[in-house]
Amino acid sequence: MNYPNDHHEILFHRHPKNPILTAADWPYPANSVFNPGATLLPDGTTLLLCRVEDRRGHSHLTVARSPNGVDRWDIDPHPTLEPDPKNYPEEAWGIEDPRITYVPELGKYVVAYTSYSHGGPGVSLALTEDFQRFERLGVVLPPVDKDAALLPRRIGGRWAMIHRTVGPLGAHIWMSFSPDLRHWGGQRLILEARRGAWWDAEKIGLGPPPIETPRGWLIIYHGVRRTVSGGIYRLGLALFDLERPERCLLRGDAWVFGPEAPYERFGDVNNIVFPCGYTIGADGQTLNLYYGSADTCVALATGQLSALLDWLERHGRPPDADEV
Ligand code: BMA
Repeated sequence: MNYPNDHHEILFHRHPKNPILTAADWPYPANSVFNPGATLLPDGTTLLLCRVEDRRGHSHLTVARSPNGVDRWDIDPHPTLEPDPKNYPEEAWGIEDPRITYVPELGKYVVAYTSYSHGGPGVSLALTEDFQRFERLGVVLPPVDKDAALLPRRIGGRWAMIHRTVGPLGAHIWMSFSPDLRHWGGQRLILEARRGAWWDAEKIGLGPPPIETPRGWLIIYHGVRRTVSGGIYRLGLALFDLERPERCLLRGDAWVFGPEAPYERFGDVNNIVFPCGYTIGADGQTLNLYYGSADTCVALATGQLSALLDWLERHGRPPDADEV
């Protein structure tokens, strides 16, 4: 029997300069800066597409670039991608939580983000080559849906996207498929929130885009446990089949990263770690995980891909319908 205490290995290390970006760094007034998408540009620059919340409570997205992914951030002087409710009414209350996927077949980045409509949050897509001009595809999954990221290549001829749908029986992770990025179908429920006392009992959602490894798609997901003093957002690991990405091979029981540092414990929303992006170091092993802390600022934690996969192989197991 594996007791959760056996799982207590430190898989992620917080950067000593955390939080690495805050509203005080911003070139224009902002309430909070958090939940950034991330990508490594061909010249080695780290690009974060940050969610910036203004004092109305509405969010937009702004690019910050750094040569080392830690400091010396060059932040766009104005919002990079703003809600456009005139043409896209689903963006009425802002756009949030971008996940960036570089798609070699298109030579473009696909940004999946939450569009906050009067009907609730949905999933929208936008394409870009340079993070200056964006081609919006509009809302592709209606409310209540969010926490979406595209897989970087077609599988069996179809694009695949992971997302989190809220239904009458809970907030679980789904996968949808598309021939053209515009029309989505073939939905499959791929990972369920657990129930009762579990750390991921209330709801779960994808963190950053899935990470392709020789052993499968590695998924970092957030799980929420509701308590009398609010929810606690922590991170768990799961592995999915490379060629049948709707098939979960392994899921860990214990969470692997949770709010501990003061900037994760206290902020606009206490007890939140919420990653939407990562970069991989030049060694092909180091995972730089960028996350929003307490819905207030941006932090960085690093881990080793092989350590995450080894942990899952030792402590994960195929999901069992009776266990959730
Ligand atoms: C989720 C999203 C995130 C946020 C988190 C914690 O539902 O809205 O943007 O960071 O809640 O408040």
